Amino acid sequence: MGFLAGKRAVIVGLASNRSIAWGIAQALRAQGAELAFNYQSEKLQGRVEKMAAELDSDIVLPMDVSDDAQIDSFCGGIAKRWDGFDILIHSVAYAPADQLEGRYLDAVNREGFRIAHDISSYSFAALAKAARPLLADRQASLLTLTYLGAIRAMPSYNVMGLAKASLEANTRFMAYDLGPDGIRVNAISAGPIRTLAASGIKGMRQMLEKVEETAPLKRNVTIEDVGNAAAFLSSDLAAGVTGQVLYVDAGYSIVGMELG
Ligand code: 0WE
Repeated sequence: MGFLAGKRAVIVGLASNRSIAWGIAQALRAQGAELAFNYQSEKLQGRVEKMAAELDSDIVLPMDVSDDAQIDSFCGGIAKRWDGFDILIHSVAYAPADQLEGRYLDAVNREGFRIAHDISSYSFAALAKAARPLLADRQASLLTLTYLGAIRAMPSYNVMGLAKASLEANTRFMAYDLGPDGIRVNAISAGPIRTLAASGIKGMRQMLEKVEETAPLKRNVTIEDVGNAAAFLSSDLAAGVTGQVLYVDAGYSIVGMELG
């Protein structure tokens, strides 16, 4: 019996077999959780249904998190299958591509700022707000994915860094708000991983090489590394942990200086 036996998990943001959401789904399933998924667009429906089936799930419902009506109908669809659920995984981020290249002040604009914050931060609160009745009275756990750019300046990440800073504050305010209801809220700050979302990003290879040479573990992290940490945080093993950002980054973020 895994340590998530009897738990029901909703995973938002599965797009391909390289998604962090896929690493998390596999780890949660390996520990015995039952799973449900969303797909963002019809283009992704078939692929998500196939991956869900591999993990014994037939709960795959449409939801674009930029639309409140779709968030509500997604939660309604979950409620038709389950009387509630225990785990919510938010693995969603987006900024328009023109935001993620060049100098910060050259790239940033009002629309890029709005979209990045809406999709990458607000959607976490919006989901929790809509799912709240389904999460009541079951010691539920909510988890989101963040990145070092929330707390450190760096090239090209630009307005996504601000959106992740907002997401981390969101994690704390949600933890503070939902704590009295027995609901925990945490984030994992993952090191860079070559996902579909990351495939269009210039300089990704250089970043992965930099992590390999700098991080104490001398390697990059995998979606399996992130999945296993997510399984822990989503479980009763982490019953005393809320409002935290757990770094799953091979130690990269703790290094102050390197020589030679
Ligand atoms: O949070 C992210 C990236 C999320 C992301 C990716 C895309 C690519 C396609 C958000 N929006 C978009 N929009 C698109 O049109 N990461 C942590 C991965 C990442 O992205 C970077 C990074 C790293 C690391 C962008 C620039 C610099 C570093």
